[in-house]
Amino acid sequence: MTTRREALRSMGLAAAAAWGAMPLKMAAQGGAAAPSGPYTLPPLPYPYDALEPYIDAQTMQIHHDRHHAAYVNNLNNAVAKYPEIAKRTAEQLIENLAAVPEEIRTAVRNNGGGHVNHDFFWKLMSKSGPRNPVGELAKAIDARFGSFSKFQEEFTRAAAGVFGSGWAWLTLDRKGQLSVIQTANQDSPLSLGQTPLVGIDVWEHAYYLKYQNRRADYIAAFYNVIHWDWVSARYNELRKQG
Ligand code: MN3
Repeated sequence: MTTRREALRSMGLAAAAAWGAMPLKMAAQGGAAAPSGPYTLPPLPYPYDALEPYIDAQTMQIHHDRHHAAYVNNLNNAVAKYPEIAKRTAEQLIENLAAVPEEIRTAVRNNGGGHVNHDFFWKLMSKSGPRNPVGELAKAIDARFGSFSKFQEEFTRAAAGVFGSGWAWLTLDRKGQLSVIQTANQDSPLSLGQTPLVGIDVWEHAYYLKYQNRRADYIAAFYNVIHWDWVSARYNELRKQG
């Protein structure tokens, strides 16, 4: 007859054995509760070829399955020793990097930023819907930039002008002001107190397979895949929240 203590011990061993066997299996399933960490790679919300011919399927596959996955894995590794930190969403970490322990702050900034930026980027893109902003956002862009095409000029200039790897953004700040900004590497507008409305990834991995060194062609093509219905609804929601 096994004692309660022995039973607990053998359960513990069984659990430990299962845990040891789990990471590979969970990774293969993309499991939400993977013991490797609290952050998970969200599935791409459409097939790899959904944005063809503007963004090619192979680029989307590598970009999502390898680059974005690596940011998630590296973020999980960074927070592994900090269970209290790991309870926060990636957005919360990026919004307040000062609250992240210094030892892992750079890793969280780069990989948490990479995770948050790419999660946003996939949702931002679609081939369906209008090719320009609608409703209140259309009015706000006209008021801020003069016209939609003036906004495009400024956004294109910002995206083309990122030196090395980074992003260009249309953001909304807490005062309700729209801005076009650049960030280096995987820095997020959230760290600057701004919320992204549109963002273009101008790291070479985002376009090199199809466009090689022609970043300008990639930026021009990107205007065909901005999901303006989604962006405009997001703007309305943010404005409502004040
Ligand atoms: Mn990228």
